[in-house]
Amino acid sequence: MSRTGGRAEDADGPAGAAATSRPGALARLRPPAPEEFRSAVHDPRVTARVGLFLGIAFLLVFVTGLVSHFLQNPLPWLPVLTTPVWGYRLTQGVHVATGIACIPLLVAKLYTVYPALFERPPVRGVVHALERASIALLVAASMFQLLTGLFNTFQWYPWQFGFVGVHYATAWVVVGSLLLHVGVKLPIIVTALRARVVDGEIADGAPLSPGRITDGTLHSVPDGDLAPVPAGRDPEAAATRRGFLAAVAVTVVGLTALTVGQTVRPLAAVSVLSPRDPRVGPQGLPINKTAAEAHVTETAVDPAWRLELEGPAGTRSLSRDDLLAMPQHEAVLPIACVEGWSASARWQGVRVRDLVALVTDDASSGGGASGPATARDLSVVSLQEVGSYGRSVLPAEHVAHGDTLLALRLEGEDLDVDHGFPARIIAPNRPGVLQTKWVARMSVVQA
Ligand SMILES: Nc1nc2c(c(=O)[nH]1)N[C@H]1C(S)=C(S)[C@@H](COP(=O)(O)O)O[C@H]1N2
Ligand SMILES: [Mo]
Repeated sequence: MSRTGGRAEDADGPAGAAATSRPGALARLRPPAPEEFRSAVHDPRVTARVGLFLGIAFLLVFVTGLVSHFLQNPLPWLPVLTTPVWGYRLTQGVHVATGIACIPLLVAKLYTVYPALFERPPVRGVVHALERASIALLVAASMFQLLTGLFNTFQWYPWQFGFVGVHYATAWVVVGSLLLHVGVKLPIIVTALRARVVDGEIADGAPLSPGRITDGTLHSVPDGDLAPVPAGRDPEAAATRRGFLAAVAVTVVGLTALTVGQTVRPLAAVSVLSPRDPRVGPQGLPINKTAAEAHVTETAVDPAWRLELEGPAGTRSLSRDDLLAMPQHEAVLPIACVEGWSASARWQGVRVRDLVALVTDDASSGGGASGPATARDLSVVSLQEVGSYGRSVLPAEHVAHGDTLLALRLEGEDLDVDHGFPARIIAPNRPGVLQTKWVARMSVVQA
């Protein structure tokens, strides 16, 4: 059929669309309104349920993150706990596993609410503008935190900033904006959680004011429009909501199962997505940084190696044979890496407190002029000169603990050079990053 030059028909073509301003064409160009998103999943009852789990997960990640932070940066008034010995293994395992689980939860949560992006007018005043800004901050900070955290577990740092400091600071931004968000949304959260997901009914006695139910779907309404519309029954919408929540749950559980084996041995075989297999490595233990990467392959095996000890009562220089001639102690302790993998092992070596006693005058008297050997921090320096993990401080609590070792042997053999030969620190409930390998010098920190 030939069109005979009628301009109206031609207007559907690309050139014509630009040239005319018919209402239909314009309507297709404007952004959608929140009500135009028809999925039953865009519903405060779904948002609130996903949000509840996400909130609990964020709380867990935050608290375990604080534990890690204060183990690595002790406060003068906060005691460093040395028990349970597997404490950090648990808290950091939970930190990383929960952080990973937050990713699908956050995506699901954002999916349920994203029609609100198209809210009109975009701002209804100063308070509303501030509230929207705080949500933007929360979303941006959360995404940044979860993604950089995930990259960190893969030891992939496609950025210039120092991860640890930024991760810690951003955690406070997330928590602050989250508290504000929950506070602002509390009325709709309460209503939504008390309403049933399945059939669109609000449970008896629930306040209806912050939401409105139409077509079996609960909508939040702008302030002032508080009249509830009677709940309609919509089995299909209810099934969609239930199915969505089930899919989110399956995703979270599945993702966790596929990654948590890096710290839970029985799941190691199915942990195809975790960056580390805790069973693979010399002497059955993974390695984070090899001797070659730390540039210590020669110094670590040099027979001239001596442990230099410094304390208030003098200095000592001990060969590996000297150390092996001292009383040996055995301890089963995990390496628990900040990146989430952990593995337990049997270590043998000299108690750190016995070494400290050699350079403190209370070795025999039980407390000389400079006080008990175990009352002060110990600075530990590695042969490693490059990188940031070449030194650490053993807090006094760890120095005093009988299982804190300068380990010489692992699983009944000499330490592998990648595990820190000739000697390394291993202490209970201590972040892996502080279990300094290839120790060269230890000095009592003078008060
Ligand atoms: N000198 C030194 N010690 C170090 C490190 C390092 O890079 N250099 N890495 C630490 C980290 S991050 C971890 S998790 C443990 C790993 O110990 P492993 O390689 O014996 O398993 O060693 C710690 N000790
Ligand atoms: Mo680590």
